[in-house]
Formats: sequence, C-alpha cells, structure tokens
Amino acid sequence: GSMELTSHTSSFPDNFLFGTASSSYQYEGAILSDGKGLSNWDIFAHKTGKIFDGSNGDIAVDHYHLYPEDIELMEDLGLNSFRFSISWARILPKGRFGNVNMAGVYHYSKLIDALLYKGIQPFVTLTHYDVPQELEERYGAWLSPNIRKDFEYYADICFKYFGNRVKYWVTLNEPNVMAIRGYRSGIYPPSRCSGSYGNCSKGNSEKEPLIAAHNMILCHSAAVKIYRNKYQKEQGGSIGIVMNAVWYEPFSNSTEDKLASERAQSFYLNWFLNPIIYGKYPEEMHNLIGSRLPVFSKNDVKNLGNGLDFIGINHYTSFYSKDCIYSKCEPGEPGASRSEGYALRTAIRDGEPIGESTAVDWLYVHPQGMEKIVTYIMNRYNNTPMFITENGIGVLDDLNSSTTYFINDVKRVEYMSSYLESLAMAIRKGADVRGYFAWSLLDNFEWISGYTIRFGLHHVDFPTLKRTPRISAAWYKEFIKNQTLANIFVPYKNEHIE
Ligand code: GBH
Repeated sequence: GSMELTSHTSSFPDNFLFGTASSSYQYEGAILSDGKGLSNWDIFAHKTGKIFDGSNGDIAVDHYHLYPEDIELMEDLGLNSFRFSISWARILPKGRFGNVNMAGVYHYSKLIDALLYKGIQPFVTLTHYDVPQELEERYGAWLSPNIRKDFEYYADICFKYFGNRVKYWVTLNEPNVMAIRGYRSGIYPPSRCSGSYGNCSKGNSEKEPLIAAHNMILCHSAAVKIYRNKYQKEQGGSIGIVMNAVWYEPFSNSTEDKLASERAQSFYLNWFLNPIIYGKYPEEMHNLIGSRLPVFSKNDVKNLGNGLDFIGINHYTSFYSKDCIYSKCEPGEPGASRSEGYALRTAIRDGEPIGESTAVDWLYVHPQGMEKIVTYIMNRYNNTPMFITENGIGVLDDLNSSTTYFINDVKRVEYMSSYLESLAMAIRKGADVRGYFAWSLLDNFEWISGYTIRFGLHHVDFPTLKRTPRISAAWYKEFIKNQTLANIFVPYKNEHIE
C-alpha cells in the first residue's frame, strides 16, 4: 500500500547522523585554483560528446568558494553531518610523483573547521570517481597494481592532516560503479570497453572491470590498514567503503529467479564486500567466471577480511532480476540489461514498472527496496554498522518565473519520506544503521547528465549559482527536528596544521 508522510518519533536512534552528501567534482568547481592538478573527470568532461549538455565541472556549484554560504544552508536545516569528498588532485596534483599542495590541504582544513564550528560532523570520502590524471597517464590508474602505492600515500596524508577532526572516513565511493562504467560500458573515464558492451576504441569489457575492481579492493584494504595501525587509536574515528546498492527483486517466485537475484547482488555488491569482509570473492563469481577472476596473493589475503568498520550504502532504486541460465532472456524492454551474473535486470513486469518512473532513466520509486537491501546486508554481513550514504531523486529544472520562494518538489518529499519510513522499519527489525545522507543539498553536476538532472534540496540557478530552497528542504528540516532527540557533537578543537 501507499506509505504515509507522517513521521514516527524516535524511529531513529539517538546520535543518528542526518546529513546531505556531495562530491568534489560535482560541487567544487575551481578547476585550477590554488595549485589543483587535473583529474580524470576534468579531462573526460572536456572531450566532446561525453556529457549530454556539453557542460563540465569547471565551476560546478563553486562550493570551493561558496562553502561558508552552503554551511549556513546546512545549519538552517539542522543537519548534524555533511558528506563530501576530497579531490585527490587538489592534495596531490601529480600523485606521489610531485609535491603535496598545501593550499589544497588548507582549503579542506578550513572547510572541516567551519563544519565543526556549527556542530556538523564531516563524513569524508577519499575518492568519489575522480583521480589525478597523472596516474591515468603514467600507468592506467585502477588497471595497475601501482595505484596501491599512490592510494596509500594519499590516504596517509589525509589521515595525518585531517584525522584529528574527521571521525568518519570512506575510502572509495561506489567502486562497483567505477569499475562497470569506466571499464565495461565505458561511459565514465577512462572510457574503456569492448565488444557489444559499449562503444570504445580500447579496453576489454570481460577482464578490465575485474582487474580494476581487484585493485580498488586492495587500495581500500591498504588504506584501512594504515588507518588502523597508525591513526585510529589516537584519532578515534572509523573507516568504511561506500557501495552503490540496488535492490534486486526476483521477477517471479521461481527458485531460478530467486537465485538470479542473489547472483545480481553477488556480481554488484558482494563483488567488493565479500573480499573486504570475508577475504574472498563470492562463490557465484568463482562458479561462473572463475577463470577470469583475479587471484589474491598470499600476502593480500592476510590483509583481507574484517576490512572495514562500517558499510556505506548508496541506495536509490530497485529492479527485477530474472534468470538467464535456465531460461532464455533477451533484454527486450527499455532499460533492461544482462549482468555478468546471467541475470536480466528489468524494471518492467507485465507492463507495469517496479515503481513510479522519474526524470532519471535508472530510478524507479520503490521504497520497500530500502528495507530489503538494508536487511539483506545486515543478514549477510553480521549486522556490521551501516550508513545510508546517499538516497534521493532527480528532477528536471522546476524553477520558472511564476514560482514562489519555495519550489514545490512534492515528488522528492514523497520519495524521501517513504524511503526513510522503510529505513525506519529495517532499524526496528534490528538493523544497525547509524545515519542517512540525502543526495543532495544542492543541484550539482550530475556526471554524464551534466546539469540537466537536479538532485538538490535547493535549486541552483546556473550560472548565477543562486541557491533557492525547495519544499523538500523545509520538509527535511522538520523531519530531522522531530526525529533526533539528543545530538552529541564532538567538541571543536582549534588545532593548527603544520
Ligand atoms: C550516485 O551514483 C553517485 O555516487 C552520485 O555522485 C550521483 O550524483 C548520484 O548517485 C545520483 O546519480 O543503471 O546499472 O547503473 C550514480 C551512479 C547510476 C549507479 C545508476 C547506479 C543504477 C543502476 N548510479 N546506477 S545502472
């Protein structure tokens, strides 16, 4: 049935983090300011034909300069946390092959201090898709085991300079998406793919996503090891990874379709979480593509397992999953596709979509998916602490001259309230979820969709960059006020950066 918009007091635990999420390339702009180096996304977005509206993130929403104003918006909403990512190329313009850019360090240091001053916890991602172009050119970035040395070097610098104030660290944002879109379909940099998977001049869609993912897993583990050995005791924070998580609903009650849903999870989510938490790739991957799967060395295996303090979940949508081993399945419907795990992903069944469709082609409103994916991860990973690190809905431009001060984005309010309601249900059933981040505070650069798709609680007028709250912002503020009974903030300490 339909979900109500009412909120249930104390559904969420005390000290639950309520925030919004962002990322460096989508928000900062300031492409060349203060010694920043170029990233893979700077290069990619400037190539013709890559971004739908021909735009790029050179300026984005200029959060690099406007962050004090944005923190005021957060304060007004009553947020107690803000998720952002550090631009690797701002800290290390040439990776470990050049100097540390202290102006970049100083920028994030100021941002962190400004957040803490308002009682807003920084929730910091080291890599949200963007890596220094230098690493791409020197050795092919994620395709090379060399990336581990660079990631270790970078992570150590971040822990050293910011770890006295940052208590939540994320190594990688959506490595599953990076691997698939960068190396299978090739629609993200470095645009590598082959065969029927996409339209690229070089790459190998069967092997390279697996290799890139393998190196990402090793980078994650290496950073966690450094944090635990050198910093965690003194700094007292926690470290995890953020995965894109789709709920795959079995297309039918058949055992085959149920197994197909399991395989879909294994080839998307457990692909990373299984090695990190249990030290090996999922059984289904070994069974189906064992010969293509990279092997962890004896030394690597020692560092795998129990390799995170929390699981970050970016959850937006659900799809049906249909068996493709025992039955023939052709991706007939729009948006349907076959995954590596011999499962057909489709949004349509008997002519009906799994949920209301939206302006975003991959996003269907299916709030039940939130409870199901959280419960799935809880059961599979022994109730490891979880954060919903992203959840939200995109719309087309909804500001026109007749609009009053608040823009009426009722669809977003319905989406967020129903997904939060579903999340509360999972928590009541015992899931250890510790925070929720709406994507996003502001409209921003939506990757290959450019500025055409808007995920903000605030509208941004491009290019004046004026921020205007939507109804969803006012709604989220009320929701938070009624949900968090007691917030305890880590006191702000004014420490100097060497
Ligand atoms: C997130 O994932 C990103 O972290 C964030 O930066 C972005 O702005 C936000 O979502 C909104 O898009 O069709 O098989 O790929 C974005 C990438 C795109 C990954 C949709 C999952 C759905 C399944 N996501 N995709 S698929």
